[in-house]
Amino acid sequence: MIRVVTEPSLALIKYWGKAEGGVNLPATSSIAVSLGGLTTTTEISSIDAPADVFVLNGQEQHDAKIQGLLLHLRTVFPDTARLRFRISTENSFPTAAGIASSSSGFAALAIGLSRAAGLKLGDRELSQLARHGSGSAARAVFGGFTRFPAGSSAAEQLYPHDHWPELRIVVVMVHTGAKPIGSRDAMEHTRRTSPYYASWVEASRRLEEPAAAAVGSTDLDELGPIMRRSYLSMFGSMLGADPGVVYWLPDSVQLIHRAAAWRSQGIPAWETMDAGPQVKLLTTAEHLPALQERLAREFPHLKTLTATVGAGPRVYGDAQA
Ligand code: 2P0
Repeated sequence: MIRVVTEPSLALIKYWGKAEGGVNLPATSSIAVSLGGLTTTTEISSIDAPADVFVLNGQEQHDAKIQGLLLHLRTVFPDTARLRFRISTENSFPTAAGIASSSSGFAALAIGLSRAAGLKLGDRELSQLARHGSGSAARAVFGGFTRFPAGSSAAEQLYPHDHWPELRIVVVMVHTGAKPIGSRDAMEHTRRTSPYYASWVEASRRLEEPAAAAVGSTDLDELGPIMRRSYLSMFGSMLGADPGVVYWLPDSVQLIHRAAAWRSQGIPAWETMDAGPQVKLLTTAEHLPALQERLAREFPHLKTLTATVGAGPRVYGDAQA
């Protein structure tokens, strides 16, 4: 049995929309950080059974995205076609709520399946395999800071986790139920129907290099405004879709305003959001207590999770065990 522990990949510059010519090829370049301390644990064993078995958080499920990844694996590596797998996954954080569970989930799956099948894949091949499950998973096979260039078949690591040890990411859980529309459908709906989609892709292009430079120089006050432009432009494209996609809830909007107020008081608190109502605040270890104090005082009804920059996937066991 193979056990793989991965971390979600939080995009600082967002992937939202697919390019033509392949499965889950991104239309926009994304830059992301691995959320250390939040984990997906996936156990995979080869079984003697007619079909694969998938168990998520203790419940057996059918999942078309997982079937897609398995089909791709069996097509590209024909020796694996005769194998059947039992896959069991647990998240330490809410699933399908906009905390990038598909990134860590499919990264774990790609790594675990390749090991369980006895394949020896390099980082680039693993990233490509994970991408067939979910675009953001191509980044989550690496720790630290990653880049997934527009149109590329694989992501790459920009910097390892110890590049920016002071960085902290506070995930504020605004609402942890499953979201109204999944990110895959929402991004395709945006691409097809939003008059702002082309502008979003164009605007995103101008954010990639400045964001990579700000991560390189570990300058949060430089990175923060660029991150804000990325997520706000992404939501602009969603709001313009027909019908518009609205993930935000009242607390999401209130947090955006309060983060601006906290910044004006000298606390770096730079927010980003994904396909869900949760708000993620980037700050530093030095300012974390002040930020947590304000969150507890002004949003006592909301739970938070605090992450460091994650070191990336860990693998235990081997296919023979
Ligand atoms: C990201 N998100 O860059 C962006 C920002 C959500 C908002 O990647 O269709 O589940 O499986 O490739 O990776 C969520 O989309 O979509 C996502 P698919 P995925 O993290």
